[in-house]
Amino acid sequence: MTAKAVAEANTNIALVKYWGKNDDHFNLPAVPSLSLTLAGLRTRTEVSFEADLASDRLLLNEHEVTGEPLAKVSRHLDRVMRDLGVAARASALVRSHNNFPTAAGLASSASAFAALSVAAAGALRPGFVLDDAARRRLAVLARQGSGSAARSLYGGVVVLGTGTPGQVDSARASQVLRETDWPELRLVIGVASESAKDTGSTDGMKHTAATSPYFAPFVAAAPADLRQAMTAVQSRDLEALGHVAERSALRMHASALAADPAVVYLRGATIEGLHALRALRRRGIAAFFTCDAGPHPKALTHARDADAVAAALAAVPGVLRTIIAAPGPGARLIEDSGP
Ligand code: 2P0
Repeated sequence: MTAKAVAEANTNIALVKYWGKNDDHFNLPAVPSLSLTLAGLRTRTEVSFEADLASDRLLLNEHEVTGEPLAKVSRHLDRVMRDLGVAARASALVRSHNNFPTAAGLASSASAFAALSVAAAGALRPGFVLDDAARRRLAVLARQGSGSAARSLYGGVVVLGTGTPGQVDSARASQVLRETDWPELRLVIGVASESAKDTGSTDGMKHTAATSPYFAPFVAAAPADLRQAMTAVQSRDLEALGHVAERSALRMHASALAADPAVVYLRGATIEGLHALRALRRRGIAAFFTCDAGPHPKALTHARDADAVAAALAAVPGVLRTIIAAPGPGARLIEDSGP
């Protein structure tokens, strides 16, 4: 017997950054974060439980994946199963496909674990409906797979709260604006070349928390960043939101740079990208820098300026190409084959 379901989830970019955990076991964030879910950058995942399969299999962009990534997926399927009160499951074939290039380092655990959570629930529970309550619950589960994944359950602008140590459901994701509420918002990504493999975000944030004297100040500043970002979002104030976003990203990287040894995601193209955006601002174009656990400079801007911002980032040495993304939708079930 086979039970399968397909789900899609879009990636998201934090404007107030999540960096650091206050509970490793339940993967609870040390700080609140605020993100924008992006249109057009999505993971599509099919989960198929198959009685004649000896063990779980993971195909990522058609390539077989084994080792720790597969083990993480298996643990996540078990987590969703337990939460649904399902006693046992067959082995699963998980086929996941990103419509954005994995090689460029844009592959996101956020869209991956969001899509996996929804597809797993759809396959495990015949007639599963992704209503508000199910979405809330799956966001808690997705967060345990990867913190940022909780935010991809929702479209538009999303907040993920800080966790209380020991309480698995204490860090909740919630939608602040639907994707249609501020349709002019744009996130421009400067895809930068990568040489050596970066430190993964989980390792980078744990090392930062353990060794950086700037980590505590970063955590202390986060609630005010969130408050100011929320006010800016409510009043659709791009300048105010962009100001907080740039500050939050640079403080996150400052804390990582002060780790011992330093965690350095910034490259030449990243810093030149920041300067290019500041130069645009001096010409009256609202464009604000952000950057995650990789070298790509990213910009928050308005739809009318997105092409100019993309051109400015494309002119930065080391930026190979640019992607312009509008606010996108939350995770969704595409089909299910339950009886
Ligand atoms: C964010 N990042 O808020 C921050 C900013 C990267 C930089 O969330 O350990 O892959 O799996 O919970 O979600 C990336 O971290 O980390 C991330 P885990 P995750 O978007």
